[in-house]
Amino acid sequence: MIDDLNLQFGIDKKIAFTLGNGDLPKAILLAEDATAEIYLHGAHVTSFHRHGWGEMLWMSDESNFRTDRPIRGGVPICWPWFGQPQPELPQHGFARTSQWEVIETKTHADPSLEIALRLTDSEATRQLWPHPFELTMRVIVGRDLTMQLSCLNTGEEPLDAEAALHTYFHVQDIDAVRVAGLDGRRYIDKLDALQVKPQAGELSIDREVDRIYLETPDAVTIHDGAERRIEIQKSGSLSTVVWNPWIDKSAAMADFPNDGYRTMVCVETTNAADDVRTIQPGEVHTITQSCRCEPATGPADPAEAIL
Ligand code: TA6
Repeated sequence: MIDDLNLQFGIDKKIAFTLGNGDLPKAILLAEDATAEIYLHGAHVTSFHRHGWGEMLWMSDESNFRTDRPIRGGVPICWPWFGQPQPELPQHGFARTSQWEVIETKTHADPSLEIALRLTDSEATRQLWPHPFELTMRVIVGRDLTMQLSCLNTGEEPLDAEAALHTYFHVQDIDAVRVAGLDGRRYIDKLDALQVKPQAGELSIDREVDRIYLETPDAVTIHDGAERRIEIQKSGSLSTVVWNPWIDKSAAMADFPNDGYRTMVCVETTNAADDVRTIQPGEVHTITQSCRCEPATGPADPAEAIL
């Protein structure tokens, strides 16, 4: 399998396939500005490392790497539902525990690299969700990490689908983190009987946080202490989830280190809650998230300071 993937989709010294943890196949992308890793299991991005800026994504060192479990950390794809609408259904849908196939790899002049993976309906997915679909995940690796999740409705009936690029960002220390860009928005508080509450100012995290922010088409910035900030741009999404499990929930998850909450925050580009999308037959809905590490202060990019 690995030899076939390299023969068909490998790009010399830029994109290669190998067996990762749990002997699950993964792609390694070596772009000029950054490196990244994506497992075919769940089309799951597990690493994005912009040269000079360190690893942008948080990964649990206790994660499972099994075909029947989601990987903990990186960017799980939640689709076609967010949360667990029925107790017998898998939390966050089935996309993150499915085996995706590589359909394309390419280089760009800018000079980023791109890989596209696809998941189409099967007997197994139709057991859980009786609809035909074609899901494509495009990952573009350059100065930014850009992910585009597109759903084509290949059936005859409209589809109602939720989605989340459930991104775990690595931070130096949660005590110094501030999340900006949500001021004045309302959020559903999943820890307080789904009460809808207003967000005043920037969000600091000193307890468990599990919130779905509504009417949030805008960019969000994670200020990660004095060192760096992470700019998150998005499209096709009007809801944003912020999650940190804090002490008790970290300890309760077998695949999550007890102190993991100190160095991670999830800021998720979603179609969740009333932002569920109806996709007409033959139509496509795309949700996009683009993330960039920048210095905590000063010009967005040294090169831009000169221009
Ligand atoms: O995005 C936040 C959330 O919905 C939390 O409620 C928590 O369940 C988290 O996702 C992780 O879910 P998982 O199924 O990956 O353990």
